[in-house]
Amino acid sequence: MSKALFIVDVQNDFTEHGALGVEGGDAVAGRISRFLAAHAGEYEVIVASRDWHDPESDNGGHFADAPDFVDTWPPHCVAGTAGAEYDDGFDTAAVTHHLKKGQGAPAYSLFEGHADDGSMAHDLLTAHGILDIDVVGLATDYCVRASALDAIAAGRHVRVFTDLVAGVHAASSERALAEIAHAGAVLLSSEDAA
Ligand code: VGL
Ligand code: ZN
Repeated sequence: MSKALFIVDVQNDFTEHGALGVEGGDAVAGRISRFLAAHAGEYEVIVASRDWHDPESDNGGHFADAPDFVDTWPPHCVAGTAGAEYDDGFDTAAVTHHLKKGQGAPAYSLFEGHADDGSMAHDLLTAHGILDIDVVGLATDYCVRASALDAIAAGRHVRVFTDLVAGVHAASSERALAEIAHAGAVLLSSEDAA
């Protein structure tokens, strides 16, 4: 059995004091680092994505001066800025593949990201014979949701660790987790990960 861990958008702008900080983001970054210290060896690949938007562009209507925090957002994760870097509390040493997404257009799913060599998540899953994917990161109701649904659509067995995610809004995060579970993923605490 080959497993992948997908770590979605654990970046400074999505944690407390970031341009689009989610409540509990820093705590999630720290918990993901501790989870990796204990479990990294169980994964064939550990893929981390970063939202990586163009400067001086509205990125296909993704940025707005009066954002609605549903379809439009304040500027965040602009390529080359500190806000786009991985959160300081996220120890990336065990990450095997780094993907960037959202250049010039919204891209919520890790599956839309590219590595520097151009490869994408689907390529990695095929190349490494990945059958199982665990998903963690930020934000539950946006990029975690889209990434988990795409992982299920890719025909893999998907789990989301509910203690290793945090969302923009409480209500839409609850809805997103329900939707992900309904689509076929298992929701559980990372402490119960076998
Ligand atoms: C995200 C809003 C805008 C995310 C990205 O990573 O969940 N949310 N861009
Ligand atoms: Zn974005």
